[in-house]
Amino acid sequence: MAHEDTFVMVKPDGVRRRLVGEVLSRFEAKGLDLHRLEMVLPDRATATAHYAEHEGKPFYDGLIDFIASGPVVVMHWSGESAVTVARALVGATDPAVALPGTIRGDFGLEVGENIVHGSDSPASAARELGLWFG
Ligand code: DAT
Ligand code: MG
Repeated sequence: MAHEDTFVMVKPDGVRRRLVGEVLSRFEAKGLDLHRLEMVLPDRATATAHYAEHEGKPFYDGLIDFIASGPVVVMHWSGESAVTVARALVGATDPAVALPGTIRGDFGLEVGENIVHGSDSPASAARELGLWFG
């Protein structure tokens, strides 16, 4: 167990659906510490860098279009095992199978619009925090 930093983003669908407060409350209630929060309209360069690991996959172009389709809310959280804890709060990638009690499980149904992103490792968190917060 270790103190970690992680990157979380409310995606354009989550902002459009007014779920920013809901996402924030869940992370705060869990006990993680919020360090930075900003609403930004992602440019395509940032969106493609963020999802570089998925380049070439069938859903990649649609994913970039989606992330650049409207404002997102980017956040820096920290705490004990923050990367794992954030992923647990977010839930499985496909909201149709994400467990109830998770954000995706409670509010989503389609993998292409799954409301929120959470870094998948401390290394990804460091890369994504640098990318979005400079
Ligand atoms: P996660 O966001 O849970 O880390 P991921 O890194 O595997 O999931 O994929 C990144 C995003 O790409 C995911 O949040 C939604 C989209 N995505 C993944 N698999 C997909 C698929 N089969 N069809 C459409 N979109 C997909
Ligand atoms: Mg991922």
